[in-house]
Amino acid sequence: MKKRVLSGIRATGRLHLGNYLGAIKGMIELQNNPSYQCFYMVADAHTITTPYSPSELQKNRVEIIIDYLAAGLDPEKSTLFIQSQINEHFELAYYFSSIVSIARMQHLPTYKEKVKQYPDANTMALLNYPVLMAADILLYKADLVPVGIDQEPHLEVAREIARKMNQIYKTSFPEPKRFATSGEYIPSLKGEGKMSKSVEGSYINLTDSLDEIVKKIRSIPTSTEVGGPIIGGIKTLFILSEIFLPKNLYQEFKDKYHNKTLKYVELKDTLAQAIYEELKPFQEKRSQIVSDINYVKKVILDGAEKASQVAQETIKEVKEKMGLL
Ligand code: AQP
Repeated sequence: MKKRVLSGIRATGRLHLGNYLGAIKGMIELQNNPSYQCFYMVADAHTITTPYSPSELQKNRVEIIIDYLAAGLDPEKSTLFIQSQINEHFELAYYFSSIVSIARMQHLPTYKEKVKQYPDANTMALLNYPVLMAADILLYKADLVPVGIDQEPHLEVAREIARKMNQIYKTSFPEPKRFATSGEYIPSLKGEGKMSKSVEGSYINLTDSLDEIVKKIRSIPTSTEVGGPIIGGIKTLFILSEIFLPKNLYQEFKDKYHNKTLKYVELKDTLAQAIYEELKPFQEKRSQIVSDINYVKKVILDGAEKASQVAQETIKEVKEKMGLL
C-alpha cells in the first residue's frame, strides 16, 4: 500500500518564496514519487485562527488552489482540496482535544509568538491550532508532511496524539514525520526572523514582477562594509544566493565578500534576476489557469469527493474505538 502525504497552506494571502521552497517544492517531489499518495489542502479553517477578512478568505482559498496548480501540483496525481469542505477535520480535532492538556498547548512557541503578534486575538481556535493540524494529518493517516521547519513543534504534537490515541483506544495512526526540503527555513528580507506573509517587507511573492523583485532584494539591509560576519540581511542574501545562483557564481560572490571586493548591488541584481527566472514559468502557467476558472472549480469539487472518502473511513474507525458508534 502507498504511504500517505498531507500538507496545507493557510489562505492568508499571496504565497511567498518561503512557502514555495519550504513546502511546495517538497509537495511536488512527493507527488512525483509513485510510492506516495498525496493530499494537499488549503488550510482555510486555520486561517480564521488569526484576524482575517471573510471576503478576502473566500477569494484567497481559490487563489491557493490556483497557486498549487501553477506550481506543478497535478490533480491527476494529488488530491487538492479545501479543508473546511471536509467536516471530519473538525470532528476528529474535537475527539483529539479530549486527550490533550491545555498546558501543553499554552507552552508551544508557535502559540506564544502568535499571541505576541495578535494580543487581542488569544482565542480558543488559536490554542487549538495544533490539535486541528494533528487531525488534518491523521485523518488521512499520513506518514509524511512536507512543511517548513517552523512547523516541527506542531508535528511533535501530532505524533504525541497518534501515540496516545493508539495506546488508549487501539487506533492505528502512524507517527507522521516532516519531509524537509533544502529551503526549510527562508529568512526574512528584513534580516531578522523568517519570511512571513503577515510581516510586511519580509517576503517576495511568487507573482512579483522583475521590477518588484529587484526593489525588494535591493532593500535587504547590508552594512556599509564588506567582509565582516555574515549575519542579518547579509545572511539572508547569501542563503537566497546559495539556493538560486549556480554553485560557481555563488562561490565567486562569497569569495569577493571575504576579500572585500564585493559590490552589494551587483550581487543583489544578479540574485533578483535568478529568482525571477525561477518564478517566470510559474507566473506564465498561473495566468493560463486563471483564465479557466471552471477547471479550477472542478479540481476543488473532485478533490473534496476524494478526500471525503478517506476521511469518512478514519472517522468511522475512531468513533467505533471511542465508543461513539
Ligand atoms: N520562511 C519560511 N521558510 C520555509 N518555509 C516556510 N513556510 C512558511 N514560511 C516559511 C512554510 O510554508 C507552509 C505554509 O505555511 P502556513 O500555511 O502556516 O503559512 P504561514 O507559515 O503562516 O506562512 P506565513 O508566511 O508565515 O504566514 P503568516 O504570516 O500568515 O503566519 C508551511 O509548510 C510552512 O512551514
